[in-house]
Amino acid sequence: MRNADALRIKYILNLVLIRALFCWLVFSFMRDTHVPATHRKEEIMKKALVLALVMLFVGAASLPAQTVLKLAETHPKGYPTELADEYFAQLVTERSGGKLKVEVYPGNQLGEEKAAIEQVQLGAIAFTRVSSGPMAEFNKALGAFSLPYIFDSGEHMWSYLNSADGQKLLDGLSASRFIGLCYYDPGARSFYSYKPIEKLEDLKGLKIRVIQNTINMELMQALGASATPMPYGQVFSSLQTHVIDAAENNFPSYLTANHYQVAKNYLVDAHQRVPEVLVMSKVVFDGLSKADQDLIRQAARDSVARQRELWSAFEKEAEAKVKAEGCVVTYVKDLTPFQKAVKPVFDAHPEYAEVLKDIAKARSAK
Ligand code: GTR
Repeated sequence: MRNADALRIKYILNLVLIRALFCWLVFSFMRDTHVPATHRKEEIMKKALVLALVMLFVGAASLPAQTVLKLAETHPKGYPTELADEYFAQLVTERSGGKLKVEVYPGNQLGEEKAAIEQVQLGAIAFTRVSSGPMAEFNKALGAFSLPYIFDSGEHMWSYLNSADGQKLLDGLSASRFIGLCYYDPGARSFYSYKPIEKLEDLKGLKIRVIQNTINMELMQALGASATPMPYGQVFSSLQTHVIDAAENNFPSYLTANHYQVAKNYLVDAHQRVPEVLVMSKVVFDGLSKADQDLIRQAARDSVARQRELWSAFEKEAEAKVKAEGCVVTYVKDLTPFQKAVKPVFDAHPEYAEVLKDIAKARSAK
């Protein structure tokens, strides 16, 4: 049985016992009217003493103060990152003996990513699991992850994220009033459209939905397309009504957000691997004891392996499912024309030169 459950059962048992004792006392006061007046005062004193002891017991039996911490997640229940959030929440609740309780709110219940990030920064929401794409609007350094074709593979990306350089970027979030707890696997983002797309030229002139950040806008322009920034929750209806022609995301999002139903052409160019991050409000974090802060950090670190495992299984499953649903999936064989086309994006951002060097270094370290 979990610590938190055991505490709750103990609490309920105590309450039942206290109520029974209280009823017995009231009942015996009423029944004792036959006691001679000389003894009554003494009798009342005795019972008042028992009652005082009972009240003391009530105080001792009350639940220890519990801190409820909310976690905002854009994906629906059962999605790999959502399951990792749940696992993180479970570790925190268990390890704190129920003193800290993390409640996960999936499916945008607490708002779309940008709004959730703002709330976390203010301290109104304790945690959010988001893409580092929208986080770049709050902490410029994370914008490096939105640069195209910087990681050769998931392995290369993890080699960087697990390095001291990757950790430095996560720690740097504290300058923007966040605590970067850990990275989660984001898979690779590729394009999908309701029109057929098989090569670079097919992207020309398309209105493509992007996560709001400067680099994404520049990226679409470099590819000859036009960027339409909008929240994740609006993409499905915008594709359906042709407000946009295309979007881009990994296979799991393409499947679970139902985008595959309306944009049936998927072009695998893996232009971005934008790490997911689990972040905490610095305001909330600073209000906790050092022991609780360490416990939270450790629980987040311990949830990473679970997320990566769930992710790699679901990524393959999602790819197979959309194919089975009749989506046309084309794999880009030669990325060179894509890489050439996006050069202006790199030229416009010399501030990321250092991070790019570190990322290149991680390529040989993997
Ligand atoms: C997903 C990511 C979400 C969200 C979404 C989007 O891959 O997991 O956090 O950022 O993309 O495109 O808005």
